Amino acid sequence: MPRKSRRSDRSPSAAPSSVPGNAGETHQVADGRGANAMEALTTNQGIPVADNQNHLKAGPRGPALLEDFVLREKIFHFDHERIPERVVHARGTAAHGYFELYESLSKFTRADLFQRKGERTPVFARFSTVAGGAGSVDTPRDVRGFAVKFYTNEGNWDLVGNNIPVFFIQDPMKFPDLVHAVKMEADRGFPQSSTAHDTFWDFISLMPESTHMIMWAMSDRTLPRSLRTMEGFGIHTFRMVNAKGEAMFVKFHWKPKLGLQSTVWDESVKITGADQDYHRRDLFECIQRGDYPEWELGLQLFDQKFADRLPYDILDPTKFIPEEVLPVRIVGRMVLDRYPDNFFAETEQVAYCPANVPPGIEFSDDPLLQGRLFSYLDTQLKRLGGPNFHQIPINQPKQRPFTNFQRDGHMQVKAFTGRANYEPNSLASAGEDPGPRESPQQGFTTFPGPTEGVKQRIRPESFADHYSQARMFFRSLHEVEQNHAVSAFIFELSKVQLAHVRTRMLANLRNVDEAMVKRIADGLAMALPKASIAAVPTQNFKPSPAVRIVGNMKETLEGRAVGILIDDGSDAKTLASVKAAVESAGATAKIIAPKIGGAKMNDGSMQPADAQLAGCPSVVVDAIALVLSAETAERLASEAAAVQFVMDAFGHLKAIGHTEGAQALLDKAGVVADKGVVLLGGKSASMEFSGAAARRYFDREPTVRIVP
Ligand code: HDE
Repeated sequence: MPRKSRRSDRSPSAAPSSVPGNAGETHQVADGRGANAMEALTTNQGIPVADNQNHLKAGPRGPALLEDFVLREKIFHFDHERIPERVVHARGTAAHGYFELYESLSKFTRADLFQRKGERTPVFARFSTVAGGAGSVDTPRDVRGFAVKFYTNEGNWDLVGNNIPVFFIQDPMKFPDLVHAVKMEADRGFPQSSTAHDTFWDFISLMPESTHMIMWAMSDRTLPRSLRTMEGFGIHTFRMVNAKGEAMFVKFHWKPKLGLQSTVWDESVKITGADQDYHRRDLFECIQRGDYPEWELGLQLFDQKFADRLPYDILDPTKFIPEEVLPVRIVGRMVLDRYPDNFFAETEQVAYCPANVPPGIEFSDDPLLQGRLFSYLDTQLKRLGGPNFHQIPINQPKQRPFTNFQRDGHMQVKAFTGRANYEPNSLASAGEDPGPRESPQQGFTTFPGPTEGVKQRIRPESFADHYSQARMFFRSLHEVEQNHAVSAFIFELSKVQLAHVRTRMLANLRNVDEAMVKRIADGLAMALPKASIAAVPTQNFKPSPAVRIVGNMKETLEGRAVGILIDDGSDAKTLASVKAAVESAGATAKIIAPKIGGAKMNDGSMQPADAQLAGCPSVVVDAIALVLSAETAERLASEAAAVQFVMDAFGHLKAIGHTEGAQALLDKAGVVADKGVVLLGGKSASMEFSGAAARRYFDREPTVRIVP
């Protein structure tokens, strides 16, 4: 019988017996009796190990003996535990789940996963930041990777996208430069995971094609509240090809069920201090609770004629097609319902590659996509150490096991039987297994055309408009988001020490929006330089409100958390009613107290806390309730953690519920009553608070920070 690997599956009585060693060290041993009997620990060669606490020495104090193969093997393996982190997107978290199709798409594609309504395909999705290393933090201002591996009946399909629908560059030749510029500066080794530094803005200011993406990057899109509240995009134009060989262009979209939501900058900075693992913890916890993250898959399908009418080139990855111009057709949903058993084996070793497509999904000539098609295999070879990385369980095409004549190589784990490692062969005539053969019917075929032109290193003229969509994006934003983007530019450019870089960036931004750039220049106390020369005249496209976050945020407590601050003497009934109200609205109620053991309520009961105040600032929840007596509120008014708890919630535009007794703390924190500040006491007040907690109070913003 295989041994169960999950701790929780073991009965508590199976604890190993413990024997003290010569110097009192703990030896947990396998040789117990009955329920206490455990499997013996072995080396990787299967040799049972007698002592896992002490290495072999000449005498009790050494020296160490070279013949100690147990120690040698253990340390050797440990020394090789790390593999190279991803050059970009190093920090990530992932989950298993499924994709479910809402309607058959056979009219558009022959891809098997899109044929049968209701059919589920297993998936593994990994979310990442781009710039920081694997040990960096979850919440810098950064683009997020959004990569999904679909284990289809026709092999793996990897949709390797981002949370922004456009990219920084048009040609793969510039990718290493972009990544070098954004990552920590080469001489000093910092900053880690931040775009706010000289080399990034130096490069960007010299790359007008990056302007559109930089507008998105400076918007609240790069400060997602949770991975569950961000969109995903395939970015490039792909093709779908049906069984008749007819092709349509397609752009892929992921829409989060919880709607879009971001944090405000100050909040995001403080979250980084409070919980460096904010996003991965959220993903882990919501899956453990059974509150499964969900996104809908949407398609923008169009033909060449439609593409020809657009004022930009659909092969240019710095452009997107607004939903108002071409609606997104929702075709299915992705549900993530299982966190990986092991971070390294799955999240770290998963190898995505945009070239992994099943028959019926194909590439377009987007030059950046074409560059990506050969890059990722190289990366896998380096990171995973050999050409057999597809045999690592997370990368195996689970629904359609591979069968071909590729053999051997580093870490080959498959013992192929028979002699057929080539074809054509006639081994079947001798009664031997002849192996697989090509299949014109099932196999991947490439949509033939059209192709044109001569060999040349040149950028298409149709890619020359670098500012019109950047302008359209900024003008589409809600006023609050525009303010945030202006502040973001001021913050980032203030970190740029090379004055000429700031000037050049302002010169570029003059082509985007004059009013915006004036505000940025004012925030930097810099004069406006002459506008840089745009390659082609900038156009005024119709705004696309679909790009806003504010309008697309759902007023719901589902997937959100409410922090309830209590202390000795808090009213037990109010606490129970607030907790019930927010939980019935779908939120997680987090009880926070100055001491982790909890607080003694006014009815004499002891209420345990989920978190201690100093370790749980209000930045990690979406709204707060202060269930405090007047006496404790007065006391907490001289505790910085409590004052900051309230001040931050107010400053980050969150709802605040409070008992009358909490007034002293509210006053100390400078809270001025508005629609988001709700008096608690009684069931209807709790319901009112739970309604108020489902949104943020953007109208409050001008009262808490100076809008540039
Ligand atoms: Fe990537 N990219 N990329 N990229 N990319 C990698 O592959 C690369 C690009 C994206 O969770 C690497 O396995 C080149 C665009 C995501 O494991 C690497 C070019 C988009 C992930 C690589 C691009 C992406 C990667 C690093 C320009 C959005 C993380 C580790 C031609 C559509 C996937 C690895 C995961 C990862 C190369 C451009 C998204 C180095 C050369 C555009 C989400 O191979």
